Amino acid sequence: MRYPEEELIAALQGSGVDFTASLPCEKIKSLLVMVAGNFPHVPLTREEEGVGICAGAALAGRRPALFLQSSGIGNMINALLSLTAFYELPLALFISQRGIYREKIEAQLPMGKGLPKLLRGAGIPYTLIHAKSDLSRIRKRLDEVYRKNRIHAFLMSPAVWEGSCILEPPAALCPVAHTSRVAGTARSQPRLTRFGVLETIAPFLEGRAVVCNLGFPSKELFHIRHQPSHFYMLGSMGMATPIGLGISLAADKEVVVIDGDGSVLMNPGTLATAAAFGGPNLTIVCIDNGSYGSTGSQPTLTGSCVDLELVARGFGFRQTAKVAGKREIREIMRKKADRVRFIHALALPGNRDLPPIPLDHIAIKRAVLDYLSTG
Ligand SMILES: Cc1ncc(C[n+]2csc(CCOP(=O)(O)OP(=O)(O)O)c2C)c(N)n1
Repeated sequence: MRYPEEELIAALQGSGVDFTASLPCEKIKSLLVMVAGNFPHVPLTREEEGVGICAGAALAGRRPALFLQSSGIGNMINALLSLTAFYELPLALFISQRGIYREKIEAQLPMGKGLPKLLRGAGIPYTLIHAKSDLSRIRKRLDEVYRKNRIHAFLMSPAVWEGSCILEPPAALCPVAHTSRVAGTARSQPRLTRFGVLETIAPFLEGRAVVCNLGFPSKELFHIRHQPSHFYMLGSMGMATPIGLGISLAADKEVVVIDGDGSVLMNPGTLATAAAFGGPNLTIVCIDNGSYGSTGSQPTLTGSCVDLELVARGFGFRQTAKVAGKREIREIMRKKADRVRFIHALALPGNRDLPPIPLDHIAIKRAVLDYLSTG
């Protein structure tokens, strides 16, 4: 008996797929390892760029397939319609449909459950793959994608992968510290995981509004130290810095954003806005563990070629720092800032296994609203 992943790979091979791209979802982490091992594969920073990359590959005669989570459709619908559909280019979308089967993250429900309606509204045909037995329906549709130059979405329930093989993604590399090398200051390599960085930062969050990145960062921060002034993101990847910027502009409060490398790479333009409009009451701490930690620690490009401190400087931040050890982190958090700051905290990959935050989204919102409305 074949694993479901093997069956899907065989369908892709049978239809002549020869170009793939992906942005991870935890539910398909083993599938993504197999996709990368069997086809030319581009790991993405944002789902939308995958639409462009696959369009380019299709123009060069390839048969592209894109792998993503249902939330990612929200990031790419314009490109899908005004590029792929408009120019009649082929694209197979393999979507990990969240919110429909044993979902633990409520924020996955709006995009996950609403996905079929959204696709219908956009005129994108789809096939539900809700059980392993549905995998046999893929091949025929996939052949049509490339024969008729169409988009087709395969909505894959997490139920499909039950009892599947467990494959680990390649180990993430530690984030690169170009700035330190350029400046000739032999800064240390990461020594703490995200949990260790958060433990070190936590005392400095007292009395501040905090916006914390989705997934493990929020769970870890909640368990290290909870305050009602913490806005824990449960979804909306890439929005930590914009939310924090909005609070800092609208409330007379000190604001700390805890962002991540994968999330900053998904929405880097916001650094320009934050650098231009953020004030001294805003500090962005980007915990760079060189990976999409919350979805299986797939490597991001900060482990090979991107230095996020340099990126922030390029976008206009004048006060930046790169920190790795506890002492450096404490020193920088203690310092009073006179303008908006970007702190690049290098970390080792890895998560602390913790239960979900026992607060629902409305309770989180109310507590933050209350905090921000007091003088
Ligand atoms: C638009 C979108 N695409 C993909 C995901 C799945 N996802 C959730 S968290 C995450 C990784 C975030 O990585 P990073 O910001 O580096 O934080 P880390 O978990 O490593 O601390 C991903 C890919 C998502 N929630 N939304």
